[in-house]
Amino acid sequence: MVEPADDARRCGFVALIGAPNVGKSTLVNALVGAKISIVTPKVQTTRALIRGIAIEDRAQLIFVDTPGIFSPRRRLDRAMVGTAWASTQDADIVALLIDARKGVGVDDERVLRTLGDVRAPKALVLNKVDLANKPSLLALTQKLNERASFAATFMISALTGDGVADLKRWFAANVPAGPWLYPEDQISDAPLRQLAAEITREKLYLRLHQELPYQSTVETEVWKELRDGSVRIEQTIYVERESQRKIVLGKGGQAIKAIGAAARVDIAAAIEQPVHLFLHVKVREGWGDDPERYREIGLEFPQE
Ligand SMILES: Nc1nc2c(ncn2[C@@H]2O[C@H](COP(=O)(O)OP(=O)(O)OP(=O)(O)O)[C@@H](O)[C@H]2O)c(=O)[nH]1
Ligand SMILES: [Mg+2]
Repeated sequence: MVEPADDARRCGFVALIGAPNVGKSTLVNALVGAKISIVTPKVQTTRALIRGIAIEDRAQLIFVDTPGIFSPRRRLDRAMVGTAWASTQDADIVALLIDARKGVGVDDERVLRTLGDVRAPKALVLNKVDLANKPSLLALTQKLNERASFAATFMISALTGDGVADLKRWFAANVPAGPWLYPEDQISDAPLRQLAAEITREKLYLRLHQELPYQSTVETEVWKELRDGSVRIEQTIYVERESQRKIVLGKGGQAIKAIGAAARVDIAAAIEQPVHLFLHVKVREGWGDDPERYREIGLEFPQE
């Protein structure tokens, strides 16, 4: 490929914001063409800013996946929602995602109220059109365009990929001229140990269904390259109570075994190396109020 002359290049940050579960992480993965952000059927999956990088024509696009915006109660919620809004301040384009099947709910309303303060050009992205009926899409588009000023509206399915290429071209045409910020082949700025911890958290969420996911966090503690080209990874799953630790372990250690097996496969695929994964489960009461845990997640620690 002949690289475009420097003065023809464009580069910019595109923040994807919206209520929990609207498909922001699925879309970032689709735009980048690789899994860099975890996806689950549960709300509040993404906790910190995850940057995915893609090239489109002469533009380098840095997509910022953000935690869903909702009414925060706990300290961790406040940190997540705060970081989502902070992403809009550095963005060249802000894309608001709406679940096209569900329409405008209370969380979307909350986002719309604050969206007026966002200076960057905004795009409206109706996602999950594979689940929605066509007439309702037009009504939804009209309703939302009355609520905020959007430079463009897109109807997509992040899951099937429908409309994603068009959206990506529009982003590329609308980010500012400027040099690329990352090497051409880089698709994420997250360290591998963080990606590995996120993958394990995804498997934990997928395996355990009740309240538990929101009271757990995963950290990579050991990352040791072995001589045979494989990696030894040790991670700790922190929970808040002994009863939760028992749930994560499961009867005879079955749950943790299954979580570990699923995570190992995905981590190995992501880093393209064989992986030996060891999971520990520790009770850390009140980890949701421990500044060190926030640093590991990549969040500011809210004072209250
Ligand atoms: N049918 C359908 N499902 C989708 C689409 N996009 C995302 N999903 C599903 O919606 C669920 C939530 O997707 P995520 O990408 O985790 O949503 P999110 O907005 O990142 O959620 P939070 O991180 O919790 O804020 C998952 O089960 C996805 O598979 C889509 O276009 N169509
Ligand atoms: Mg997400």
